Amino acid sequence: MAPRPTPADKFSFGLWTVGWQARDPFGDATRPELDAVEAVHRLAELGAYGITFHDDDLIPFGADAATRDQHIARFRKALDETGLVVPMVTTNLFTHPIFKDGGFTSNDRDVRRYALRKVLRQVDLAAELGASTFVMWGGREGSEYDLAKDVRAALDRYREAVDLLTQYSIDKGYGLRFALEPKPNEPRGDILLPTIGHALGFISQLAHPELVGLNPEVGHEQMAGLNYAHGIAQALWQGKLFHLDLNGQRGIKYDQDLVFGHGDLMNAFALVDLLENGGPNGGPAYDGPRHFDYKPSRTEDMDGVWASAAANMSTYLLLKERAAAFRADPEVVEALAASKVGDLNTPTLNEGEGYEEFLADRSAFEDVDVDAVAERGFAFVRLNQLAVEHLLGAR
Ligand code: GLT
Ligand code: MN
Ligand code: MN
Repeated sequence: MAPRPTPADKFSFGLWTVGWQARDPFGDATRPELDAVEAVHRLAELGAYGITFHDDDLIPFGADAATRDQHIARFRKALDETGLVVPMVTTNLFTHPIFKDGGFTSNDRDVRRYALRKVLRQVDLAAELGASTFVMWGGREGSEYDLAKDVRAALDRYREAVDLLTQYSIDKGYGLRFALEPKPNEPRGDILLPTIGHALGFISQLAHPELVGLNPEVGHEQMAGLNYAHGIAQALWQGKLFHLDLNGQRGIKYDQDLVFGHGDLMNAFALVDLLENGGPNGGPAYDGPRHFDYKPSRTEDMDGVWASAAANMSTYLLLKERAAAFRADPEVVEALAASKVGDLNTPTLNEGEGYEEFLADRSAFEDVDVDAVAERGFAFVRLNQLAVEHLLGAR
């Protein structure tokens, strides 16, 4: 039986996920429009705790002030009725044709100024609704033609934008943290800040790096052939995992946005184990929202939309259960020890040892029987098979 989620599990969904009408480059919508108020109620009934949105998901692009206020008021009422929270918001800088060459990094300065104003307005709404994280996915920040984009200038403009936003949040006392979402390509041929690593490098160049972190998405890293669990581990190691987008992807192809676990299930298992059991004392390594950014497949009707939303949460909880059982299994404990997994926590140098003492230690080099050491096996395959057996419910 799949476990039932509760708000304590901190599951959240983008309004654009369950609300996706399944329009793709080759075909029309297969589902009706979903009202934001209904989305709030249905997600709350399913056991989610939060909902996130782009400005344009809630308020139609170009709406006048009165219409805007109406949409926000209806949404707030639904939040109050259900207890759902808004942990994160973001801005749409990709749908309207004005953003065809990007927002912050468009070659057209008028577009850059417009984009930045659009984001500032959404930052105000984020604060108004009590969000603590502001995501920035620069899907149109990029190019198809190398000579058409001065990448160094574009990064200057990207930095200029992020620096203005962090300063604005500081001055207004909003306490927001900004999370960059990497993606290698689609909709642009090449997107700036394509991976977790590129984004971490960019953050080091900012005026307020402490306020800027990451919102890595499973599928986006996997589209680049990268290991998502590894990327998340590095983001955690650098204190930069501000938020995350869970979904599924099967290999290097277009962005599939499948249900979490419907892609690389083994990597999803390692990820959940890391998030839930990877903390310094074996507790959670990440306590933010477990946010799903998936697209209910185009084949699904509205019942299928809600079934797929529930599937994300139950898959996560099943993996969490399996990961706990894996950690509690004495054979796994023994296998982890045989593979010396915990030994990696021991510093390579002795306490107080500098390079002089180290160079004088013959046992570290001159006296090493390299053939004997090279013969030792690590038994990683046995450990991995135990993980497979737990994942398949065989233990
Ligand atoms: C868009 C994208 C997602 C981002 C959203 C935030 S928008 O749907 O595909 O990965 O997280 O801007
Ligand atoms: Mn995606
Ligand atoms: Mn995403």
